[in-house]
Amino acid sequence: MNRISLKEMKLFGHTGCLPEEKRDGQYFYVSIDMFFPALKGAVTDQLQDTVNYAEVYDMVQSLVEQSNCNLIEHLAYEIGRRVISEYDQISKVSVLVKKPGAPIDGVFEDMEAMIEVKRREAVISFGSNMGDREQYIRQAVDLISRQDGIRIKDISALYETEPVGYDDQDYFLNGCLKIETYLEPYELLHILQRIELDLGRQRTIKNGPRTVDLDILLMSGVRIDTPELTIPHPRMYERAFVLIPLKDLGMYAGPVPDGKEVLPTGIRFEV
Ligand code: PH2
Ligand code: MG
Ligand code: MG
Repeated sequence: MNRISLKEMKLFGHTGCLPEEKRDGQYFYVSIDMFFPALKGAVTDQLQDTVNYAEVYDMVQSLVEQSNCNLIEHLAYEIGRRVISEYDQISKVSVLVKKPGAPIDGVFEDMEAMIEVKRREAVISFGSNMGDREQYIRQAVDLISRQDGIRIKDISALYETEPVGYDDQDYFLNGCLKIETYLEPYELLHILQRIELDLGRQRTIKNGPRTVDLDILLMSGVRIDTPELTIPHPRMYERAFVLIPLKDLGMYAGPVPDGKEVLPTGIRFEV
């Protein structure tokens, strides 16, 4: 892929776990590789159509100089996040931070950490069956769209759906959202949980009524199976209220289980 790199920038900073590292500082060598699916500047020969490496240098320099974190991997991560957030054209950035003066009693060339930050597509399902359902969903979508590191790409229509799992509750409004994000899966999860709480979500009955539920269904290239988070969503293929909106997004073409009602409402938000 197209790449622009800055290699072995020698920068002074205070990153380190030991108090004397934070106090005295030391030199770091930082390299970054920025990847571009299409780099307009290569064709037009215009600086405004590319990423100006002089600008990136200044950005990295001030991050290294100002950061007071413990770990070189965290420093690399901060740099990667900052760079990708500044430039839409970048699909992936990898950052290498070397610390040749690491306080270790032994012989070595460098201690180093390499961190990659990349944009991925993800799909979030949303549902509500309490209060003004449409308004809760509208607010959730709006809050998601305002998050740093998340861009909304597409949204399905809204469907009126019969409850699944726990029957003694009202019908849901359900749909799905396609986003692009450079956030890590757990960060995305925590942001969605924060939004659920901000919109009055209370966790009482499992699968029970909720103001708003936001679940990560899919994330490109991601498979996770932990008690806190499973991607792809473990029950998505059993749920018509998920699969039908996914079809709207062109992200599913397989069979849909029947049994529970999923009715079109004709409502679709602008994104
Ligand atoms: N969510 C559940 C359980 N059951 N049923 C419908 N129709 N819609 C939902 O969003 C839903 C459900 C757990 O998240
Ligand atoms: Mg759910
Ligand atoms: Mg949930």
